[in-house]
Amino acid sequence: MTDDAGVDADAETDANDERTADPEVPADPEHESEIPEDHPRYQSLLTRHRIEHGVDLGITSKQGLIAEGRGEAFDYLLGEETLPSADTAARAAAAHLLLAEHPVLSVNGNVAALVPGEVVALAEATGADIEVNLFNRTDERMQAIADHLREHGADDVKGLTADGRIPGLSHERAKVDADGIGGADVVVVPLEDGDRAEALGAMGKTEIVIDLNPMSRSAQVAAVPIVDNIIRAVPNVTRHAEELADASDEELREIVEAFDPEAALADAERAIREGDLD
Ligand code: PTJ
Repeated sequence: MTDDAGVDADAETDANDERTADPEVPADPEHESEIPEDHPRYQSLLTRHRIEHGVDLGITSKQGLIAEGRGEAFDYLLGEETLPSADTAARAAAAHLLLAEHPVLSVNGNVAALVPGEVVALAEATGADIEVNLFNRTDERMQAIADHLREHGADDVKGLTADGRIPGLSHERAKVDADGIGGADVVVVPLEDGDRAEALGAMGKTEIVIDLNPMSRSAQVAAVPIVDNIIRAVPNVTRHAEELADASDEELREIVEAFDPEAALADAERAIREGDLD
């Protein structure tokens, strides 16, 4: 309907309704289900909510908030989506995990807050152990993270015994379970820009690193660097592992051998440099 001044009255009422309607995103959502899935920044809001909740639960360190900010900046430049090269890396990671004698998924405070159920699903799909390994290690956080993972379905959570050591590391990440990371042949190392991946390599272990920064030290030394948000990467590796469940060892080895870590890192860096900053 148009009035004498040519103004569409229905449209004006709609606009007024929109201006006075309650905001869809609550200022301080208690549960992630309160974040509307169609919000343009949904994934970022969800990630921030999970990390904040992790700090409240005593799982994530305050430094974890800063680490998430660093990751988020890279994700923004990557367009918040999985690159084809990251998907190829996820498939190679799944093949490595299925071929492994003793695969282990390493979990820190950020990983536990962001993808606890997804880590349990990946462990189930690949027969991997789950081990808590922390930079800012305290008994309270170790216990809180193990409990949190059990609440999300983990049967056995390693890392609390700490009867093994990674040689050459001066910080708390050196502490591992002898029958966990200590005895693993393939280790998934997510969200840590540090020297542990290199030290694990020196022990003859194969590392799969998940990190949004292709220049992080861990990504640079990984046999398989997955440059993707862990929120997307872990379910993606699980999906590939489920698809490859019946593949022969020969087929899995072909996938592993065809993967080129340097090309994956170069592609991620190219995508970041050429990123569309809209
Ligand atoms: O729980 P703790 O005590 O073991 O401490 C964990 C943190 C994350 C605080 C600690 O490992 C740390 O300080 O890590 P850095 O050195 O900041 O490295 C974290 C890396 O993860 C950075 O390279 C980030 O780009 C990357 N990152 C952050 N968030 C994500 C991510 N990569 C993938 N997905 C994310 N959501």
